[in-house]
This record gives sequence, C-alpha cells and structure tokens, in this order.
Amino acid sequence: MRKLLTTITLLTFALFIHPIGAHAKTIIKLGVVTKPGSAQNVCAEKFKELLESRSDKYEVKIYHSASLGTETEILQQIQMNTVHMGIITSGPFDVFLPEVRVIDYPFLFANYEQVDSVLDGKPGQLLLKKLEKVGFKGLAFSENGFRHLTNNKRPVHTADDVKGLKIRVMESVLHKELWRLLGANPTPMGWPIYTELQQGTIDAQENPLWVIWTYKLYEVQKYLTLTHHVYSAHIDIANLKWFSSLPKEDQQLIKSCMLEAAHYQRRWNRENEANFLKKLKEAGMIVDEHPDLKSFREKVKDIQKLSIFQAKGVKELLPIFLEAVKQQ
Ligand code: EAX
Repeated sequence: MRKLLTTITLLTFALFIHPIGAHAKTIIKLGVVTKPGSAQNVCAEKFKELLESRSDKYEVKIYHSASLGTETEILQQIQMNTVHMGIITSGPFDVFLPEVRVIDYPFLFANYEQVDSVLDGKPGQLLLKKLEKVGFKGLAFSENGFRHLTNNKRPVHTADDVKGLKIRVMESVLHKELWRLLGANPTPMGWPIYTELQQGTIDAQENPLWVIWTYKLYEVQKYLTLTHHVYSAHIDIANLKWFSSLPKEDQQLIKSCMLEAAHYQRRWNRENEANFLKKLKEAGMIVDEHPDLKSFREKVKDIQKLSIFQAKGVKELLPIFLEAVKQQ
C-alpha cells in the first residue's frame, strides 16, 4: 500500500511538472527601449502574436520601457546573447557597424515608396547581411519614421535658426556630426529624455511625430519644425549564434513572422501620422510645416566627404543606396 501511495505521489508530481503533451517552451527575450503604444512595441507585440500562434515551441517575452537600459545597451546585450532579439533604432547601430549610417544619410529618402523599395530590396538586404560581421542576424526593417525638430527656444524656419541650440541626439556618430554641421550644440543621450527637456539641460530634440505625441514632448517643447531631415528605421535583429543554432524551419518562421510584423507596423505608423500632427497642434505646439529645407540641405551637402562616410565599407555602400533611391 505504502509503495503504491509513493508511486501515485511520484506520478502525480511528474505529471504536474511535465503535463503529457506539453513541452517547455523556449523563451525568446526581445528588447525595445520604448513603452507600450510606441512604434517598436507595436512591431514587437505583432511578432509575438504571429510567432506564438504559428508555433507552440516559443514564448516571446518583451522587455520594454528602458528596463534593459538604452538602445546601445540593448545592442550590447544582444551581442552577448543575454537578450536574444531586439527592435532597435538605426541611429545607435552605427557605433557597432558604421555601414548602418547610410540609412540615416540626411535627406536620402523623399517618401515611403522609396523607403520600402530600397530597404526591402537589394540594398536593404545587403545591409542586413553586413550586420553578421558584428554578431547580429538582421531579420527585417520596421519603422521609426521621418525625424522632425522640436525646441523650446524659438521658431525654426531656416537652418540658421538652429545655431547654438543645445540638442539631444541619439548615441550615433552620424547624428552628432549632422547637428554639428547644422550649427547646433549636440549631446548624445539614450532614450527617454523628457526630464532633460523639462529641466532645460537641453533645448531641442528630433524625432518622428509618434514619439513627440506618445512621450508628451509637447508639454516641454513649444516649437515643431517638419524637417524630415532623416528617415529613421528600426532594425529587427537576433543574436546571430543563437539564431543559427535553431532548426532551419524555425529560423524561416521567425524571419517571416518578423517581416510580416514589420510591414504591419509600417502601415500603422503611416496611417497614424496625420493624426499625430493634428493632436500636436491641438496640444498647442507651434508648427512650421514648410521650413526652408534648402538651407538645411545646403549646410549638410558635403557630409559625404567627411570621414564618417569615407570609412571603408560605408564608402562603397552609400552610392548603392543613393543610386537605388534615384531609380524610384
Ligand atoms: O524610438 O532615441 C531616439 O531618438 C529614438 O528615436 C527613440 O527611441 C524613439
């Protein structure tokens, strides 16, 4: 009797730990710096939904709201494989792989059609492949959007109005150089930056409309200038070693779920853009919708000659992107 009881107890225990038919799921840790409602999170949540509905092997855990640190720090954690995947703004990537800065080349893209055809086409795929050099598997491009300038000092209409503005830029070599050329006083910082704007440590920042709305920057920034100076992508990546260790069909599945999520998220961004602008105006921001972009282009026209674009790898890739955009 006693033996039987022990057996039953053991069996019950075993069943509890390993219910028949259920396998322990592989946890995928995915990092984004932003909070729910943000562009990165829209893509991350869609990816989770798609992957978990198409496979019972994986569970995606989304780490968000800077819980893993800045985007630079998330990239480091993905390199170390303590985080498996990430949806990260293209800007901070250029510290890891200089070639990525070609996406953020000022005024490269004029519209979303160009963006889609270049990033989903050969140049974009070439760039994703290059990420392998620094330990990342590039899966897809989702989107941050066209970046615009906000500040709390004065209306900015021409590039001369930028002079001396203390501006926060991303932790990116290119972005710092770009704002220096435009005459501002740039300080690289991770995200978020509300407190710094509120306290006046910095006067200005630049980001797509959804960011200015979602992070309530209109509370601490009076002027918005639609500069469209840089198209900002999100690069959806995994740790290369971890990804390569997965079965081939799972790699395919993860890649296709991420691409689908990225396309879904790009639509979301574009459909909401006009509404974000409307809300920002209603919230009291003074908006210059038609700044003198010629004056901005003039100040950065020689950026291609600087060492940041003459560096090996970057120098060869930039003409490919410039040419591909012209084809559109
Ligand atoms: O995605 O750091 C930045 O300016 C990014 O654009 C921000 O994380 C929003």
